[in-house]
Amino acid sequence: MRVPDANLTEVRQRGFSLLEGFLHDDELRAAQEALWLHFPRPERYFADPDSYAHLATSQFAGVEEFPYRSWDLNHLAVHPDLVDAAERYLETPQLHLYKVELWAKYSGAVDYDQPLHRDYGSHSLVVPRGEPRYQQLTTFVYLSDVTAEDGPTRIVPYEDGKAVPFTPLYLPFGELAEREVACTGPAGSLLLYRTDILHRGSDMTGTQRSRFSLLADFQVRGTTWGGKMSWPKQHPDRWARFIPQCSVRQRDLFGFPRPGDPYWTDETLEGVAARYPGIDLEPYTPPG
Ligand SMILES: O=C(O)CCC(=O)C(=O)O
Repeated sequence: MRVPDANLTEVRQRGFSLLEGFLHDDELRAAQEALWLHFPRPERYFADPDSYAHLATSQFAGVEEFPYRSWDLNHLAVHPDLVDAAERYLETPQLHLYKVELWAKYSGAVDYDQPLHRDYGSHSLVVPRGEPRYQQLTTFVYLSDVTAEDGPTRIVPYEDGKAVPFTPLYLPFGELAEREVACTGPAGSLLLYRTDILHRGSDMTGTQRSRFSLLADFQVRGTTWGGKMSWPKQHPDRWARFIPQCSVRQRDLFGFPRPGDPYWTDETLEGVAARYPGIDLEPYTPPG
């Protein structure tokens, strides 16, 4: 679904917005099925949590970094409606998709409660600045229903948190608790929020509950002080499948050399074709 202007206005004014029905039913179902290529189905997990002890080692043990084993998950990070929303919010098509994570949480695995914090602390070397060029837009695509019992993200609206200094990064547990809004919503929802907004992960309070989400974060290309991961770092085999599936626009989000970039020569075209079987390099081929 195209993200309505009203949601982007809400992000500008309130710091966050939740849009239900962002994913079509078929996209959601396909992405949910692909989750089991990475994580245990809830019924398997809860039948024998001890077999998945690695998921109990930290709050972040259920985080898988991009890319994934299926286009049904990968395409969510470069979803045209998500990219369109980021372009409109950041007021430029010059985007850098700087983080993608897939996060599974299972009740009882670990305490998922966090103190209030702002994400710039792990997404930027400096502090937030309000103009669009300096903003970072973080997003959660809900792949399971998030009720009050499923550890919803809890957010302090901008007006209620703006007087809190950027440093220190973490607030004592319980501070501003009465201002927190629990971002509950059905599977397929999109949560958007800014990296200068106080928020926190909360514990899963229901029994045998699980929460799955895909997180994709955008900033303006060239803001070199921001970021969270280096794309070439891991999974060359997954990139080999993913890159040919992308459009030129989608590759551009990762900083892939653009058509017309002097990087493209006969030699590099040949090498990139060998690295990414099936890729259409016609758009990158210099004329003549
Ligand atoms: O998982 C969540 O709901 C929020 C997590 C979070 O804020 C964080 O890890 O920085």
